Amino acid sequence: MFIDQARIAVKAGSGGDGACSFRREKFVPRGGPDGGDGGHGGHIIFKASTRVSTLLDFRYLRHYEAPSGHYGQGSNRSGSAGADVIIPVPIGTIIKEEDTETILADLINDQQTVIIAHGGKGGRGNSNFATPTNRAPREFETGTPGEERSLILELKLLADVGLVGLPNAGKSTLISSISSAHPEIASYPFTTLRPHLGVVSVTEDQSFVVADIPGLIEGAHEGKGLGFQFLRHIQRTAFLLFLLDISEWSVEDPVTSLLTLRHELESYDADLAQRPFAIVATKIDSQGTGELRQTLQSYCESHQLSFFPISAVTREGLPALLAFLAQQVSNVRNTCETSS
Ligand SMILES: Nc1nc2c(ncn2[C@@H]2O[C@H](COP(=O)(O)OP(=O)(O)OP(=O)(O)O)[C@@H](O)[C@H]2O)c(=O)[nH]1
Ligand SMILES: [Mg+2]
Repeated sequence: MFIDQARIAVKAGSGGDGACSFRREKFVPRGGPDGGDGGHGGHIIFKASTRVSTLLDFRYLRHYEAPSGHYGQGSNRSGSAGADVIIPVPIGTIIKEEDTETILADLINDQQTVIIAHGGKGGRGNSNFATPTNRAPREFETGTPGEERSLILELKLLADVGLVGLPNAGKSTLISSISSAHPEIASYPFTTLRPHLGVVSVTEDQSFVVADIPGLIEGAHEGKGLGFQFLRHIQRTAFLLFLLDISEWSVEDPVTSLLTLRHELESYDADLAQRPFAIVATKIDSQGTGELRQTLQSYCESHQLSFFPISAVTREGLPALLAFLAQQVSNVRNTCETSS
């Protein structure tokens, strides 16, 4: 099961209380205050990790609590600190405050960590309060409580290129022929039920990540088919590819399909509809008379859209498509570098 949203509650540990104690020893009269400090409470820390790929674990465990710090003791012994609780999450997880939906953290790099709830501070023991005029203070501090938070975790995969298409357009076949990702492939709609990422290596030191998401249909924005639930995974892609089936089995006119897809994206997120994109005509090894391909190509030419006819089976057209994508991705990365 692919889970990409979760609601959880976290509570950091409280600080331990400081101690109130006096040194009592034979032959040491009035030994003075020796109450130690309380230990700090454990933090709740989130850590991005490649070992986790979904938020599934949070379905089962929704409350996380870090241990409190120990209280201080006599002989100036400090209490031990509560251990931090480190929660692994997939790369691309966004952590939000539940009530306000404020973004607290966006974990985009492997091993990146963030403290989401701070542990309470340990209280000071009475030995800290001795002054020349008050050499036997009974004063000590209690530990402060740990932070508590209700959170929404949201996974938005990080990919450079997103594949958008109607069910059966050939998205999964394309990603499996250009990367080592192996999503299910079959001749029925909605074969793919969760997003897949694939890394495409262009040269030894140049690669980019492609995301295959489940097919979209007309009315997805009203919840038809699998609805919009997976579109959030292409929200962070820099470039979109619209895949259109022009084979002899295709039941719909590719231009109509393209307009449907564009309309659905726009209803979901106007920004996503502004993203640069190119058109890919799929399954050209079985294009019959080639009429659909011609229709689509003429449409792209008249609208000045980049057009790539491909067959993921014979690999025809793939080198040109990959070279184009590599160029687009590196342009975007250069722009990001110069603007940051
Ligand atoms: N002949 C031919 N068949 C293809 C090609 N690409 C995909 N197919 C076939 O088209 C069907 C659908 O392919 P998928 O890759 O599963 O399509 P999808 O877009 O991922 O479909 P969903 O996951 O259901 O949205 C499968 O039967 C594939 O074998 C191609 O280039 N040539
Ligand atoms: Mg698929």
